[in-house]
Amino acid sequence: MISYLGLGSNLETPIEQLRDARLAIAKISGIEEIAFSSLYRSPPMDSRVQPDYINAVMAIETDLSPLKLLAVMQNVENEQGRVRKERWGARTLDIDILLFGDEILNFPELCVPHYGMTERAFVLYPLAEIAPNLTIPKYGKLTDLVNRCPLDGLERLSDVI
Ligand code: A4P
Ligand code: MG
Repeated sequence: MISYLGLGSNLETPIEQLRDARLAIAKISGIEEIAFSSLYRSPPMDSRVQPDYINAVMAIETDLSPLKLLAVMQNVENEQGRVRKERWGARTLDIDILLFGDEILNFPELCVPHYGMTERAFVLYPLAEIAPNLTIPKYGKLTDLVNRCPLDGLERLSDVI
């Protein structure tokens, strides 16, 4: 199954957090990296004072189940020192499962497509970079979503990880 992961960090050298996460994910048995987007910088979604985020999207091929994939991603988050204090609070690493093939999943602990992805520039633009022809279950063509989504200060970085 092809799955798309959204990675984000705004604490403790975010670019290194994303680099470490990419390496850790690619090493997990049952997961193979297919593509990794450019890095993007954007201001935090809400008005709370916290540093800018660095985001990227990773495409993987996996034979893990969706819930197993969630568990291993939470493990990667925890390994990189994620402390959950407040929802939407600053974090060293956040990994969201954006898509899992064309499946629609509504487990208590896992909803796919990820609920916020269709309106977030920092998800849609990197995703479109690596999968321009994608159709999002329930929401339609990725290009249409991108065209409707303002950049909101999103900036593509030239850093390569
Ligand atoms: N969960 C349900 N569905 C999923 C899924 N598809 N992928 C559950 C991953 N997790 C999923 O997540 C809370 C619970 O969601 C998990 O236990 C899991 O069972 P969390 O990562 O512990 O908490 P969170 O990330 O603080 O909450 P949430 O609602 O996931 O926040 P978001 O939506 O991830 O937003 N601004 C910019 N510019 N860039 C960002 O990346 N990120 C956030 C966090 C806020 N502002 C941002 C950014
Ligand atoms: Mg999250």
